Amino acid sequence: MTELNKFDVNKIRKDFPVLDREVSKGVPLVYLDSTATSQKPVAVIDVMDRYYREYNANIHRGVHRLAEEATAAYEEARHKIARFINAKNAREIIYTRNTTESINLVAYSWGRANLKAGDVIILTEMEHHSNLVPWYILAEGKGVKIEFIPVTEDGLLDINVYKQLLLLNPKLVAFTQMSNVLGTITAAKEMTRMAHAVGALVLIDGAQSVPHLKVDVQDLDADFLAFSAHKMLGPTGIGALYGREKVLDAMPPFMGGGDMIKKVLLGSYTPNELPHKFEAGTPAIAEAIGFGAAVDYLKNIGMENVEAHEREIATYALNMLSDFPGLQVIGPSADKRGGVTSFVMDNIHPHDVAQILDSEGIAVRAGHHCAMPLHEKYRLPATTRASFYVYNTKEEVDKLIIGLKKVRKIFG
Ligand code: C6P
Repeated sequence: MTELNKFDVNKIRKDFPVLDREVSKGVPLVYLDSTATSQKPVAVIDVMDRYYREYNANIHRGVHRLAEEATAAYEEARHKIARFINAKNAREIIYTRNTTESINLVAYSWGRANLKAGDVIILTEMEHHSNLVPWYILAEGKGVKIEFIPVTEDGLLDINVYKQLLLLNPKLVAFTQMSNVLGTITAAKEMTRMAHAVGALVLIDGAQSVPHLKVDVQDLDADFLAFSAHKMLGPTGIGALYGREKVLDAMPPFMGGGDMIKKVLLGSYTPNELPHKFEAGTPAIAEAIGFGAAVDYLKNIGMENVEAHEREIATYALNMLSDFPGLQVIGPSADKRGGVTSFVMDNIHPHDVAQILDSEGIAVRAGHHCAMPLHEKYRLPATTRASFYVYNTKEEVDKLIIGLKKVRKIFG
């Protein structure tokens, strides 16, 4: 039996207690908002509960038994995360609060130390605000110039323009590996190779790719990869920045405080070794341990299975949505995207669509999804977004379509 045959969505669903709930009496939950945040399996909830019940203590500070157990679990999770993305070693994994903080860390630390007025960085038009605003803040203070790779009408990055922009000798190229609106999977490896050929560093926003695809930082050859636990079955409040060791080593600390120092005198300090240099103050300990359990859970399913299941559901949903009268899905064909479908229904506001779907127990997101420039590009103020993960089924897509028929009926 191949790994793929072992994938059993009904068995997986049993691991997620929230999927059993009713949104109102007799109306079961259909959760189609995993792009915003995923649900959590018992395996994650339990390890966090166990930490608080059995060995709650601060890390790297105590010599007592509880502190040693907490430190070991916290560091073991870091090793799991490193292996999950095939980092060379765990020193390259910095715990942060989320993808947003990971990108800000690079902008503040690497950006301030390495960029000067007139330097160019390249972003894309499909970025989440997290991969735009930190660079705008940096650019304002420094006089750095930002260029954007355009998005084509069918939701892909315009690689020809990218080639032209690389002639400007950028210092950094930062882009998403999967769009949270279009679902587009970008050519991250090729784009990284092209950036390195002109001497630029590469930051990949992995908020949507790490939870859904097999991501290998050595194969990608990325310099930085940012991602969040809460989108990959783990808790909120914890994320990671992968950084190439040589690059991280040369960067100044991001925040000062406890744990990030080796020595402090009155008036001076010596920073700690990696990864602690970037982890000031008491961290989210239970959350880090939960992050490790989420990685174990995904590994156990197999990322190839995760990807294949989502592609199947997304293809099914795209076919159904494309046939729906008066509905327009934005983004590329199913073979070029992950499990994200954003759409508009003519003359009906996305918030109204989402509200009526909610009355049917169907959770979707409506709005600009923190990607206002991308919506501007499509001349849309907002879209409705249904997104899929390991626990979603074709029956849930059918319920979405029935819900949309109700929307159409109400609005005529
Ligand atoms: N997108 C969505 O509903 P944080 O909030 O830091 O965990 O992740 C930020 C982020 C960065 N990049 C991409 C591609 C993302 O999708 C997100 C989060 C959520 O689309 C919440 S706005």
